[in-house]
Amino acid sequence: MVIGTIADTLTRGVGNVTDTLSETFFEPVVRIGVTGLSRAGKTVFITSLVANLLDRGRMPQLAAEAESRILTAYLQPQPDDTVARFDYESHLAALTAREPRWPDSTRAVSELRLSLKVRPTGMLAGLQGPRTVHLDIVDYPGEWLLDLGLLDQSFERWTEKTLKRLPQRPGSEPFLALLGGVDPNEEFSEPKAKALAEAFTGALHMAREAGFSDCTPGRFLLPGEKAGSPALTFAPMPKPENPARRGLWREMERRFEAYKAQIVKPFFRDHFSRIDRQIVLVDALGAIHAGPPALDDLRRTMAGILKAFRPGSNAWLTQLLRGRRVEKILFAATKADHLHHSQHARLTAIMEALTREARDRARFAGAETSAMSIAALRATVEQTLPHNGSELDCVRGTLLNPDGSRGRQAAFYPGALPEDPSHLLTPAREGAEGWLDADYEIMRFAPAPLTLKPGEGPPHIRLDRAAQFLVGDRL
Ligand SMILES: Nc1nc2c(ncn2[C@@H]2O[C@H](COP(=O)(O)OP(=O)(O)OP(=O)(O)O)[C@@H](O)[C@H]2O)c(=O)[nH]1
Ligand SMILES: [Mg+2]
Repeated sequence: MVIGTIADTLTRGVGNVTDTLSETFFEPVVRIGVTGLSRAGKTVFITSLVANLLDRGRMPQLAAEAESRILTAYLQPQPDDTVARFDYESHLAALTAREPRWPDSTRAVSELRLSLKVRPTGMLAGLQGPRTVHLDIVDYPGEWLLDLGLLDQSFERWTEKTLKRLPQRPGSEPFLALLGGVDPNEEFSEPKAKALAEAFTGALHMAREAGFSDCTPGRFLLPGEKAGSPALTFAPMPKPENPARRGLWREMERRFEAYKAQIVKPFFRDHFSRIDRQIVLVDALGAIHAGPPALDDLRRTMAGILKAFRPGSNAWLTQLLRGRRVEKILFAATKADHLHHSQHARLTAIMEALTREARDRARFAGAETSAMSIAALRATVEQTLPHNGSELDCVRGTLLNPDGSRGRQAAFYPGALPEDPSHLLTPAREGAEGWLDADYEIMRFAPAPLTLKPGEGPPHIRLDRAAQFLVGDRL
């Protein structure tokens, strides 16, 4: 088994230099992928998870902690020389400042290694000394998983699909007008390609702002250090009857292929293929608030994202993974502190329904899946207020002004989620424009100032259960 792992690593050509023999043999490494669409809550999740694993006072549902088997936890230099380190200290400093702030948006893959010294359980407890288990936590944008769907599409087919979708979304007019004015066979020029790519990227950003989830190609929204390179400077364009050799269309097609070969494939090969456990964070409340079209788009996008976890859905990926697979996948609805706990089960049911199809398939393929509602960092407290002769279960926190400054304290009722998720998902699927019998509000709360006792991490909701699902069996 161990030999197999080593051979695998070699053939996959990963520059994983410090994955040394001694580690492979004696100190197990669990690679945990943390993904989600932009603003889903990845950075806050990792920061709070790490803080709560270093100071475990609020982690009673993590079995190894409850059994007092975790002796120490410490951060180590992360093992991949070419991947940015997850900037834990800066993000934590933002969240725990005297006037706490949410961390800045992040744009690329990053990674952190947390090592735990654990006493073994059961029969081995008396025979063996403590073991070290390394948790390599990898943060990457969910948008990049969606790009898997591009691999088996030609430029022509992708253009067709994209141009069909664009007019149904706000903000695509400038791009469509620009595209209408170009002749696909005119001689290629960089300024023209750049203008088209910029207008197309603008349309993707507007769609994202309006709550749409599937805004591929993923790197257009999150270009990272590749911004401005030819592989990121193209746009959909209908195929002319006889594509000219030096024409605009031909070069756009070539760049689309370069995007697949040099941007999409390396991500799957170098990062995705090595993940053991995965958490997919979903801002389901945000999509519900944005309305039925956004919720249905989220459902379809989840199916797209989860294709990456379905062996067999893509021939190239199947060959790359060669039987290796993600062992556990957790789907977590984030920001559950926007709801009173009496509504958490309903949010979880919506999360389950949203990922239903994909979860069934993943389970079939041998991965264990679960759905949960969590808040990585609790920004509210619960409060029950009298209202029209009855009682209303609210949450209370400091509102965040649109300019990012801290507003006033307010109690807030987000609306009652239905017990049956289909009451939301069905109208969304059928193209409803607004919610019929309910109004869902979401406020943005500022993080609350923290006074932590020694040994306590930041307050959260079910972060310990999430950790138990993801790695409990390896500790
Ligand atoms: N109330 C509350 N809000 C949260 C929580 N987690 C995230 N948020 C909100 O969601 C926003 C995005 O969180 P991030 O962790 O930065 O999300 P991300 O997925 O890393 O976003 P990108 O880096 O832009 O892709 C934050 O600025 C907060 O406003 C939470 O546990 N509770
Ligand atoms: Mg982030």
